[in-house]
Amino acid sequence: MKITDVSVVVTSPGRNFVTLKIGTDEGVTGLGDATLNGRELAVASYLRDHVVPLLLGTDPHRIEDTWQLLYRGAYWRRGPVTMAAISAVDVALWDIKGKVAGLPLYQLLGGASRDRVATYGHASGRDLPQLFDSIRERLAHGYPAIRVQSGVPGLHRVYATPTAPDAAPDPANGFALPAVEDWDTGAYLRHLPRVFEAVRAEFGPDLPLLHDSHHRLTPLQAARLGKALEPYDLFWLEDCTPAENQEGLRLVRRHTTTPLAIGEVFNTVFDFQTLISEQLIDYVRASVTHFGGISPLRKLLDFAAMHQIKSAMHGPEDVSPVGTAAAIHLDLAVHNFGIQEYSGHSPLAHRVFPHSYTFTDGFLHPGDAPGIGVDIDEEIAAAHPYQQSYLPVNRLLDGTVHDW
Ligand code: KDG
Ligand code: MG
Repeated sequence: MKITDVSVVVTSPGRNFVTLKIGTDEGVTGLGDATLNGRELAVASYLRDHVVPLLLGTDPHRIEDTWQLLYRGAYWRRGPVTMAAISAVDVALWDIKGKVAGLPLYQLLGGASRDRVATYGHASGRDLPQLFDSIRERLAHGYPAIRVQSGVPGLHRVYATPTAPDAAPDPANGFALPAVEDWDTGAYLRHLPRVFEAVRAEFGPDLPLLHDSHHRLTPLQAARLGKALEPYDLFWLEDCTPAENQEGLRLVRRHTTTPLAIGEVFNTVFDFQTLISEQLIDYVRASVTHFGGISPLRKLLDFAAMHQIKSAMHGPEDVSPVGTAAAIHLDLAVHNFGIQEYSGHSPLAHRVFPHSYTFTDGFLHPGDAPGIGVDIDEEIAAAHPYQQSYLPVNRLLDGTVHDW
């Protein structure tokens, strides 16, 4: 069997997605997600200009060898653009292998370790009444666990909370510039424990609650926050401090028993090495799409399992239905599954990417279609071309750029 054609589809059914499609001489095709939010075209070029020529004529069954060739052969290792591109190839090849075998991908990964995949959904509000409504709405969708994000008094545009009406990006020279959010760490640290106190009072002790600090705190601030949130029994506190500084997590860990989740911006096992081997976190947040695919993520999860650390794959809307499907297969198969983030996609995105996976009462299942079980409707995709866009940026009240 040989790879005969490879194409990169960039489409925007509500948001941008980059999809790799690998075709073979036997007519079997595979799909992989290469979406890197805000930097999509860099990955499309990496694939089209540098990876596609290496794939043509090769055997699609040699997944590990192809992965090593793309990782080691480039000399320039790691980084989100490279690893998103390698991921798309890896997943497309697993997709092909599953279709040839006539088996859903999870069967090739050892079979199901559970019947269904538990998820968490996002709730947020500028104030408590809005937040409570949002939590009720997520619960009505069946989500068994809820990520809680809240506005902060005195701040106008806070991460993952409903955007103020004036927050739309200003077009300049034909380009949509990033929206600017504002930030005050002291105000956030004072406010957040009150939010969780109110949520627990309203929704009781049993509902698993999560929170994402989105890389904004120093290790000492993160330690204080983790400690302050202990009475509210969080399922996890996510990205409490920028984790390039891995030593910082030792300090956080010494001071709090709030479980910690980290890693959605990581792209190789080396980013996790200290965090896992010293047991400084409880959940790895890597996604199939940004971590180089199924092959390395399975290895990472085995490494994590040795330290009783569980999976918690990143699953925002900017991981496409192709990347989402790949994640669900892995979730179903690995023993140390923790939880899957699931934000869903727009109805139009579901039409561009018809899929066998289902979301029922807060739980996902990959379905039993061979491979990853996702197709692409290239006509609808072409009718919705790339839209230039950025992620927001974040500034302190004096104008200093802060971590977003
Ligand atoms: O592209 C960036 C988003 O995927 C990220 O902000 C979402 O932090 C996120 C999460 O936990 O889903
Ligand atoms: Mg996050």
